[in-house]
Amino acid sequence: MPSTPVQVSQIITRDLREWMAAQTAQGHGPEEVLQAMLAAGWSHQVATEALTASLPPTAIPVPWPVQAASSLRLDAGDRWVDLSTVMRAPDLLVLENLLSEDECQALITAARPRLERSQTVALETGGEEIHEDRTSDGMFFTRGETPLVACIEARIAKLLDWPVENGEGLQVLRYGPGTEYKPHYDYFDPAEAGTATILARGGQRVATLVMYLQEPAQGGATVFPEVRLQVVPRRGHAVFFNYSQAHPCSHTLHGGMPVLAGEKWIATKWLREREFV
Ligand code: PD2
Ligand code: ZN
Repeated sequence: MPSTPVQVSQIITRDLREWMAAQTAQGHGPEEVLQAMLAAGWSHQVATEALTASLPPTAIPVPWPVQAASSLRLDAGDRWVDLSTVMRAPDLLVLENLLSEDECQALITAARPRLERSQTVALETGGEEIHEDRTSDGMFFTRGETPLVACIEARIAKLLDWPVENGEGLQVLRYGPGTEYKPHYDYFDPAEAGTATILARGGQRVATLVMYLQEPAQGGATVFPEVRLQVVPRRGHAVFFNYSQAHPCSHTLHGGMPVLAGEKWIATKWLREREFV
């Protein structure tokens, strides 16, 4: 077990919480982690509180197409989507031909004039901020904003058997050469101060669908470092993964690797527990 963050005050910092979550994910039991904290000078009360906050929350229902266990293709209503990879822990699918070439191009054309530097969620406040970990440009459509967006959203809802209303607006991102999205989790950390504000709009995120609209000439894979998986960004294809617990034990750490040449465009649909308002 790596050494416990040095105790300078009895405040539960993000570093401490991340260290504790990592210990749990690596299989160290709560008693072992507690003893390491006490040995590093933490009071019993604060150590116990921090430990409780770092434990995985109760699992909640998440989208997962049951046909994925045995089918080659999934019914998405207005088209069949080919399944090329199924993984468990993390629960992940690589999907082929979710979008047509024309749909990819039409989304890019509609999004291009509205692009701005991407932001990340500021968990301390529940707002948004520009962050060096995410250097793409992006925009959001509102749900059902155009007939094409509504058609794609209905397809996703059928494919994943999850209500359209539980989806956030579709986000489109453009990555030019040298831009990336460093590894992160898409769920909202329950221990952060701003998370309550974010959860009021539809609960936790429970799944992510990244759809590839344009392939870069080089680089730009979606990477899951913990399980050493790279999904190649092929136009019209997608990667889907869910997370029933907002915790590193979901094994859903993922990132967008730097684009080395050309442009990568994606559309991301995040799904919530309840209606997203
Ligand atoms: O661009 C990607 O491959 C990527 C990687 C990680 C997108 C996202 N996360 C996301 O949209 O959350
Ligand atoms: Zn992500």
